[in-house]
Amino acid sequence: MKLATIETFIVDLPVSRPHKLAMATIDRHSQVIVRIRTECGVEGLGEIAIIPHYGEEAPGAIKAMIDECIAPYLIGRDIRQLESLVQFMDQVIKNNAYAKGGIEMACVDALARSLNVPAYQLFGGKLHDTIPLLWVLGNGVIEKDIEEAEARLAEERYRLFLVKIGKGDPRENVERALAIRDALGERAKVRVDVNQGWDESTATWGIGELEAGGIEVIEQPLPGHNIEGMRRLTERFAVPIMADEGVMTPQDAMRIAHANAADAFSVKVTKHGGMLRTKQVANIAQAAGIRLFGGTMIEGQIGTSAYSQIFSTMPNLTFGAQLFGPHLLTDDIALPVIGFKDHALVVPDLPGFGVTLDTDKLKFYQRR
Ligand code: MUC
Ligand code: MG
Repeated sequence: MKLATIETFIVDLPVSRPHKLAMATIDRHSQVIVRIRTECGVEGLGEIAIIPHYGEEAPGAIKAMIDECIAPYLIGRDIRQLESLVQFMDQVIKNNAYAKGGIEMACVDALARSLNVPAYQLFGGKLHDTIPLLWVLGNGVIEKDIEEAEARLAEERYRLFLVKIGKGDPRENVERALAIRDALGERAKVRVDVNQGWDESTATWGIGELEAGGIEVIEQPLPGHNIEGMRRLTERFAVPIMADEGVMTPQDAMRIAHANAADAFSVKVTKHGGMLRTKQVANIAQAAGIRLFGGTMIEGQIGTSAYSQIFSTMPNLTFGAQLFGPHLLTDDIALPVIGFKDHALVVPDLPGFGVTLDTDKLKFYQRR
């Protein structure tokens, strides 16, 4: 099954409300869609969602990296040799996990379709039929975040919530998270994501307050490179400390595991450079007794199906997943395939990722 074409499209999708994180506010959400075709005509889709200033990625750069630097080397390669393809991409160019992740995702989709199996079948099979869903509260205002959480609870789709903090006054951050925690009471669990926003002394104070107030998980309190600081926090507090920006590569995972520098990892397909590399990070975590959380970069149907399928193969994915993209995005370039029940996402069982591109929507939302 040789690669014949690799196409990329930047799309900017509408969101239901501005989404505020420590490093950015999202008013429209950009993705790079990758479509591959093999010589025998099988098609595969990948989705690279990018949050501005989260990392080193930008939509235009990813598109250029794929179109001009990576794709020309891959035409004619057999997508059934997935590990060889991923190794080869690392020879073509170092790093650039998002670009490589999008290409690999599309190859997985095509390969699984050609075998008429869901993508999870290529990674050991599904352990979880459903994955508990977490909603990310990103209004940045207590009243609005509480109102939104109440609405999600009423819909019976979410009862896990994450409050985005890390920007501005740490006291305001802590007060906002604890106010939401108190308002929701026993009906829900509340976590925070600091997105690298605190230094160690602020984090030591803030985590103490958040732990005492019943916050369930603290995501990336310190800058990702500060492994020693994350180790001290992990050893000091009972509340789970989760690494996100600090765990990109399998080597990062090994370093954090060796240093006991996190209780949990947020795993994401593009951050790690594809589904194989995501499984590799997950296996290191499992061996080290580190729990997993299904992260997101706010994907639509394509990415949410891909992410949920690889997440479904992870025994230690015990923190659920924040695959809330299909509910924050108000439109998509792929037809709906994601189902929900009992506050959880239903892992798709269709061939590949089971998604169909809506070419009219693709044309409408494509960035010129
Ligand atoms: C992150 O830091 O986890 C996930 C949801 C969200 O709002 O931000 C992303 C990235
Ligand atoms: Mg995070």
